[in-house]
Amino acid sequence: MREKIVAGNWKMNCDLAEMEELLAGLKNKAETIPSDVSLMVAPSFTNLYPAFQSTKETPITVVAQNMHQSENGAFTGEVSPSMLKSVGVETVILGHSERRAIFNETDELLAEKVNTALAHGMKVIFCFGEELKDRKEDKHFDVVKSQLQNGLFHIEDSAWSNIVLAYEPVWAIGTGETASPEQAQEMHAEIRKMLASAFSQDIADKVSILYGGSVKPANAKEIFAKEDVDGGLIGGASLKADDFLAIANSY
Ligand code: G2H
Repeated sequence: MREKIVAGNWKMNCDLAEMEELLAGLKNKAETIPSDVSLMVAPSFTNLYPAFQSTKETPITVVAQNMHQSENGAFTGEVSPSMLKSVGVETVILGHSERRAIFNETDELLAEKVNTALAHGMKVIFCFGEELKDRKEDKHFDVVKSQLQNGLFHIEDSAWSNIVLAYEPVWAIGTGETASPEQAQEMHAEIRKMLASAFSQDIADKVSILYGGSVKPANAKEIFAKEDVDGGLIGGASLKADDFLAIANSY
């Protein structure tokens, strides 16, 4: 009953020609993907409009990797939600660990971004996850709870239909190290408990929770088989059309 999503986070990869080639590979075989799996791709800002144009008649949805929290103004180098919507983008990834760690995005800033996105009727893929030291100190549940409470749990019950969660343990991102299917399931189940106690069991049951961190064709099937895992946010392996499609076909 929950939406299954396989989303490719292309990060700062692919110039226009490279992206067209990657999209062509995906579009070629997009119909092989199970009809109940939503396939999404997140190109860089410069590629959003051509990606939107090129995927119009396909099942592929184009999403943004980030956005600014303001409507407009003197914010050199930034992109607003209205700008994203004007090029056909209705969904934005917020809170990716690279944004948190490299660009100093705090929970408080992310809460503002969430509010702005929701005010514009956009969907949010909200990312969070603990670092290795947190897990070693057995603080991973606390860290995740605090990221969710401070960045997201202020929203209204009705806003949850526009939220997808993405649990991405930082130690598993781009490292080749993957959380075991059991570790992913354990955290996802815990997140649903947090949702049930802060909001309602109904919301907890309906929100899709993606796993992210070194998902590849070889491990996708066993991760997606876990009952509280509703798909994946895929980085490196989404840059090759065949690998990304194999992951989407792992359902
Ligand atoms: C985490 C993930 C995609 P990768 O960033 O969000 O990247 O699959 O390369 O670990």
